Amino acid sequence: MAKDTDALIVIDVQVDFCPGGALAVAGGDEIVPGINSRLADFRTKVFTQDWHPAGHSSFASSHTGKAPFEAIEMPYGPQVLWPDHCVQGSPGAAFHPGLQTDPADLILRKGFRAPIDSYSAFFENDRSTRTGLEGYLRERGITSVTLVGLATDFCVQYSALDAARLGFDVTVELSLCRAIDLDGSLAAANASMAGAGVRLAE
Ligand code: VGL
Ligand code: ZN
Repeated sequence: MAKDTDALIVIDVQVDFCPGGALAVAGGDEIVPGINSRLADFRTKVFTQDWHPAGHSSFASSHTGKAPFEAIEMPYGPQVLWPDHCVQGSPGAAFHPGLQTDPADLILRKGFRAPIDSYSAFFENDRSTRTGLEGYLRERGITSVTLVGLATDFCVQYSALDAARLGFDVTVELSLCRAIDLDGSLAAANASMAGAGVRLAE
């Protein structure tokens, strides 16, 4: 059992991020049983759900002449463009059907504002608009977070870096994460998380 002050945060274990989904992460479905087994170890459990309106600005299809996985400059900085994914209410936005979500205390949706993407569970991609998760965790007395889910090098990494910046003690359980790995982004993510004091556990 983890300490009462440690919360488990399950990031974006959704149909579209699993094999067969719109933005499939290799092996994304393999982590589901292991995450289910970790749930009972934590008093506080938060699940996040990537939740975009149709036509979201992070979709390549919203930008003429752009293809998925190209980067563009947005008013808030560089943004990778993605295939359409996790559209609100679509089957791909649902949690993986094998994921036990009933034990969740909080399901936090993010990325629901069309002009701005949100990888992190704490801040949108302008790095300053807050999702409210920090306040929720602090009001519940949480000082440490353990992160698992998809994808290691995007939403998990951004959430871990923000949590560390906010002063939480942060562990990422890499064996319960899978990566997109665009041009070395996994190695870069692991290095930046380690550099920020995030504990990388297997
Ligand atoms: C994610 C790309 C776009 C993620 C979400 O969950 O890592 N990646 N939207
Ligand atoms: Zn997304």
